[in-house]
Amino acid sequence: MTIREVATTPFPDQKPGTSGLRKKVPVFQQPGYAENFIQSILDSLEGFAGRALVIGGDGRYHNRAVIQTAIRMAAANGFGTILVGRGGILSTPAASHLIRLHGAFGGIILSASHNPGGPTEDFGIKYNIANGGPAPERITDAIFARSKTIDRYRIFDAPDVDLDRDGETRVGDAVVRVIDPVADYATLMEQLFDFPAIRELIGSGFRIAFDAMSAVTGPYAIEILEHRLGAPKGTVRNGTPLPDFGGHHPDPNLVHARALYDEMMGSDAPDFGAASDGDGDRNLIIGKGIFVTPSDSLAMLAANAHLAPGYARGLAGIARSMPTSAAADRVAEALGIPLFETPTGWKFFGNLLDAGQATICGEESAGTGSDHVREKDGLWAVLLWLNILAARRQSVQAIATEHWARFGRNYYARHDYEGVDTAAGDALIADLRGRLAGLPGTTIGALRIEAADDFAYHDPIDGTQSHGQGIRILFEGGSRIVFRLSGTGTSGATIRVYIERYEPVGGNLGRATGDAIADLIVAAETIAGIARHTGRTAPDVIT
Ligand code: G16
Repeated sequence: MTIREVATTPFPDQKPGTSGLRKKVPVFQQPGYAENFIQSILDSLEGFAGRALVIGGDGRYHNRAVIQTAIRMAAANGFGTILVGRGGILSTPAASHLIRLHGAFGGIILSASHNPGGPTEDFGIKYNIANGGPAPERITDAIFARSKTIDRYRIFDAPDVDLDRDGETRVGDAVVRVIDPVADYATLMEQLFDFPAIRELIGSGFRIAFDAMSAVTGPYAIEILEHRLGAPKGTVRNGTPLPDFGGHHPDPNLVHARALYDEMMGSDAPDFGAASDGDGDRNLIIGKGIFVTPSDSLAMLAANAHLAPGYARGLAGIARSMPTSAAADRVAEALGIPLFETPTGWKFFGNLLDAGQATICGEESAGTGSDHVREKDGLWAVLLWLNILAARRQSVQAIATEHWARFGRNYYARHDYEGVDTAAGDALIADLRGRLAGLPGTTIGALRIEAADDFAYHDPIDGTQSHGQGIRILFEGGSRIVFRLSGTGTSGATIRVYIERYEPVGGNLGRATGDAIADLIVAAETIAGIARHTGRTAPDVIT
């Protein structure tokens, strides 16, 4: 086995987005493309000689090939131990847990999350740091800078590691350990939640439908829900991870998990429906006859978390991304704990979690999690819901209704305009930015704009500043519209419009969301001129 120094030239497009570098598979298949990015990661890190690195992915097309490359490169660059999930499989939260459990230096996670997989679909590479969380901007900026000047990468000439058998092999001086991807994660969940109570609930006839979307969560959900909690076989659907996710988008929203939604709205619906995404960090929660928005789910989980043993001591604080609704703010206020508002991207929660300032975090983009790992965690959210349902012995509908009666309701929807011309998307945002100062005090119908800004974040722990994180239009009474460009797409631009209307306690809390926010939808078009800029008159996806 020898180490090769391979001469290379930079690719200009290796800027990590909201969550790592995501591109189409053929882009990653260009000679040297993955190697350049992995070497740029390694060149941006210091002090890892002899340390451990976790490597795993969501099983999508091209996963195994890049895992072999990453193993050879990590070994050639001086890592001492490389931990790989069997089959190349690790859900994103399980990878985060393994980094922490083994005191690893970091991890390389191969995933494009909820984006589709297959020979012409999406792939991604992300680096996580020693706390188990996504690399902060300081590191992703360094990786991008390095990718623009890189001129060589180091790789072992070595045979492929057998990824399908647990055990140890050597690549040069590095020990490569192939490990069970599920066991440690399942044990962690057992420590956080009251498994006997959930088992009893299920034993009493409570029915669960979990859609793993042919993605990475299948083996985790089968082990936890069916084997450890006693749910009947078949509770987990689409439980085998497939390289192309069965041809579907592994995105647990009302569009791509439509069959589950329709079932949950039917007359013989199970008591609880849930789904998770490509890499297992997102969640969808649907009760019998009721979809719980991710923003509401965060608020309801935070309000009830003390019912689970892992959170019985209470929460230190709650953090949410800026576009996430303010429902959690009212829970934080009632609990007398701080609420942190961060930019979009789980990486912004890491410092707050490490400092013990926040215990639970969440995002409108179907992500919820806690300080147990440093990623959002789909199954964790499902299990916390089940723990709460087991403790309260009420339906999801009853819990939601009581929650709104106590805190008021944040009606909420996100409208996505996908595959928009990049220049048109940029122009829309630039145009809005230019008009921000003139908006406060103006009215659109009965809505009066109270404030308008471009969200900036000052990290209270390390003082980092992040600017240009989304345009906020705030109306009197707590309603709000947010405009921003997605940082996770792989073709063109995606414009996200987040629409929220607050209905206080005592108001009309039982409306259809579309009706409750209809005037704000009209206002969004009036303010931003979406049709004028993009030619689109309706969103592609509403969640
Ligand atoms: C990633 C990030 C999330 C973010 C989401 C959407 O999720 O980890 O923090 O909310 O993207 O980002 P954007 O609106 O920029 O597309 P995931 O599940 O794709 O890793």
